[in-house]
Amino acid sequence: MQKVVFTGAAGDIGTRLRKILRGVYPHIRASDIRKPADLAAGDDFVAADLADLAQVEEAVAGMEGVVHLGGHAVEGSWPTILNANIIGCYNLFEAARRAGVKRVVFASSNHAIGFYPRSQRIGVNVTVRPDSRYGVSKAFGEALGSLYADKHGLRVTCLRIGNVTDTPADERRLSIWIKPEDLAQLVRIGLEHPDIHFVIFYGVSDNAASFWDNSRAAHFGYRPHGRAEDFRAQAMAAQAKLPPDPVAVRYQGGPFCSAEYDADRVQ
Ligand code: 15L
Repeated sequence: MQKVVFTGAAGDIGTRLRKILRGVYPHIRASDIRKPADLAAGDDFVAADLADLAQVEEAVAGMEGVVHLGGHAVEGSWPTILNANIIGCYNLFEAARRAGVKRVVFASSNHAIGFYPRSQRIGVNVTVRPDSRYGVSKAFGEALGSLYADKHGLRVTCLRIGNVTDTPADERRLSIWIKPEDLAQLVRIGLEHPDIHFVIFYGVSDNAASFWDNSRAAHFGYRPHGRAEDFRAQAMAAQAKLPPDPVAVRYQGGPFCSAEYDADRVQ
């Protein structure tokens, strides 16, 4: 794997991953609507709006691998999600197919399965249970990845990312936190492992309170180093400052579940 393009390259995760993986892949291209602030002179950058297929084709031209981080990264209005995450994701896979890209690593999200209760430990073989329009768009992206793997031979890895930060921010994040270097390890598995056809992994570190069985990732060699428990005291101190949210605390997706929640209609 020599040539890799990152969509959403100017975002927080895109910026972190490009920094960690600099030097691992000889040719890294950044793509986003806006130019990342950290680009050096001579770095490859292709501006692209994901909703525009022709622009996305330019972004992936000549690349062997795509790390698709682009799109809208939280809940949004339907037109926003439709353009950035549904049409945008379709354009990405279609452009990749047309360009002969070999592998796509798709940044899915824990919000594709956010309505599973925190008390239930789940693997990757459960029915999706999105907690938002955003979560639905991530489930759509996973389904699209499966189609492009089975029908067009792309090797696709979907990462149901928890929360990527230096340290876990609150109690829920003690379960879903992923250290940036661990996420980079998963991306490398997706770009390089010889046995990938279509696979879903949880983007989570070695957290004692994890909601997820990530043995599939372990099978492919994932050995996370981050441990959220090391930061329990500070996460719980931050949690104590948050307002009570009885719906959010029941579900893995937290506040994405309680937002717009029809308590009077849900049994
Ligand atoms: C996500 O999918 C978001 O992109 C991120 O901003 C966080 O909200 C994260 O989920 C989370 O669940 O904490």
